[in-house]
Amino acid sequence: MIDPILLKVDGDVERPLQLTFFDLASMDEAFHLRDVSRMDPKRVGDAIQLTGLLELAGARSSAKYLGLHSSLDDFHASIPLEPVRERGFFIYQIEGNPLQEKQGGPVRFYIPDFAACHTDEVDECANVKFVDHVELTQERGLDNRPEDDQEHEALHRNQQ
Ligand SMILES: Nc1nc2c(c(=O)[nH]1)N[C@H]1C(S)=C(S)[C@@H](COP(=O)(O)O)O[C@H]1N2
Ligand SMILES: [Mo]
Repeated sequence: MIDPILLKVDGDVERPLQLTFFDLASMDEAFHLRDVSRMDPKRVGDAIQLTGLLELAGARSSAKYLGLHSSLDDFHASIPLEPVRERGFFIYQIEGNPLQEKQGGPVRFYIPDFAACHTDEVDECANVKFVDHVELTQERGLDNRPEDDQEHEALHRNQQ
């Protein structure tokens, strides 16, 4: 059986990671967040906590920005690490099955209490779907989230 790499974690880390679904599913229970509807009633499934990935990868203290990259639709966010460190998570399965693309899968980043899109550094747009690459950087990295209402509406239009 092929178990493709779903998520790479690199940048300002001691141990770059390349994780498959099996790797995510077999991670320490302490890194798991079971049933994310407890954090946000609009969301379902199981997740790996951002803190878990940071620990596994050995994130350096010099890492200040969290880069969330989706090569599927070329969508990228780079957000300050500190405000999301304890509350961010990566949803990767629903009832034991990999997250489907229409659910933002195979892996989607999520912060439960986000600001409205393009109102803040940590906004709903930072809940990057189809994340395949997590990159820790010392400075802000690639970020092409919408900057105004028009860009944001266009993004939503394209998704329908
Ligand atoms: N890869 C990717 N992630 C994305 C987007 C996108 O266009 N591509 N849109 C963002 C925006 S603007 C919003 S409002 C939310 C929507 O997430 P939902 O479809 O799960 O409600 O995803 C965010 N994450
Ligand atoms: Mo949005």
